Amino acid sequence: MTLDDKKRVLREMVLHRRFEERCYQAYIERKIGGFLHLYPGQEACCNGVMEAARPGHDYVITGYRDHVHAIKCGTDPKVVMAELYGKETGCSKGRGGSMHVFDVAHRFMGGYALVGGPFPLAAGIAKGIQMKGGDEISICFLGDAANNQGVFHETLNMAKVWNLPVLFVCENNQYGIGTSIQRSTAVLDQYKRACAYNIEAAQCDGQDIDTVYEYAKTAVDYVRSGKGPYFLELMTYRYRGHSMSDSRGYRSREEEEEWKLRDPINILRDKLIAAGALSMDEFTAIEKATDDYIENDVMKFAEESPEPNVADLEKYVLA
Ligand SMILES: Cc1ncc(C[n+]2csc(CCOP(=O)(O)OP(=O)(O)O)c2C)c(N)n1
Repeated sequence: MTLDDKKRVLREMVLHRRFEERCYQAYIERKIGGFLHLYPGQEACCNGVMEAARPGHDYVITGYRDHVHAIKCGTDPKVVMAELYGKETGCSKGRGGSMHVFDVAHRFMGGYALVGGPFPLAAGIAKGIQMKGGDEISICFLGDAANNQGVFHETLNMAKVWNLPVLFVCENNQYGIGTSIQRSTAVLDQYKRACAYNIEAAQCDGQDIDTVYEYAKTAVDYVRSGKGPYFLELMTYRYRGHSMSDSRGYRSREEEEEWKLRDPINILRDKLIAAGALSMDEFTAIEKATDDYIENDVMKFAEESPEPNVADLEKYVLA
């Protein structure tokens, strides 16, 4: 990544962080209902991987912590927020909400509520690419706890047997709701589990975007060149609870503070300042412009958009 790329990504990461924090506020104000899972702390994961891939061109699928992945693929933040508000202008017409953001035009193949559900879907997308002979890859972002689902094993097995162009990205934030990985998972290093299926794998720091990018580049190039599936594990942390009803009683405030010392946005910001490519004033201005955009464009759009019409209740319902 050039310094210009890094500055753009820093602006994007600030947008992703502020968007998520604004969702939190809107939820407290009861503007957003249902479930809400937020991403602050993990921004370098999605951004680092997608910078090494091709947003809007490669296929992306993930779990319910999905807003940032959609925005990174090119979905307009306004239509993501409208979706969270349950409005007709949302990317799933307000029928899906936070856990079901979907935007096929930008090849964001959706967020899914069922833990592990996206694994076989990602492999299916990869099979489709393989059959059509395209140069896209299928990227599946999921948390560490998802790897304890049976579909993880079934999917990795077939992905290798069929040599599918699929990249599995494990965002290892070390908790499955309130359960520490130490208490739920026999093999703590998730990338080691991929060797059971003879799949190439690596683990790296998920807080420093340069590191994520470097590892992701190797992984993406490997998959795109036709060598088959790859499993990349990113070590990260979510600042907020699992969802809005989680008061984080299962972990210490000291642990949280320790992780915040390695905040992905601050790491990138400080590197750009050290390189003379950014000043602190400029960074503050980026934050301010981002907040203005979110308030004046994103929130305004969601607030002013129409509710779905009751007469259309069954429209878009497939089952
Ligand atoms: C099949 C299934 N089982 C259980 C749940 C309940 N559940 C929701 S989130 C979650 C933990 C998932 O943690 P992880 O995969 O590590 O993702 P993270 O939330 O850390 O991003 C569980 C068990 C579910 N949604 N689906």
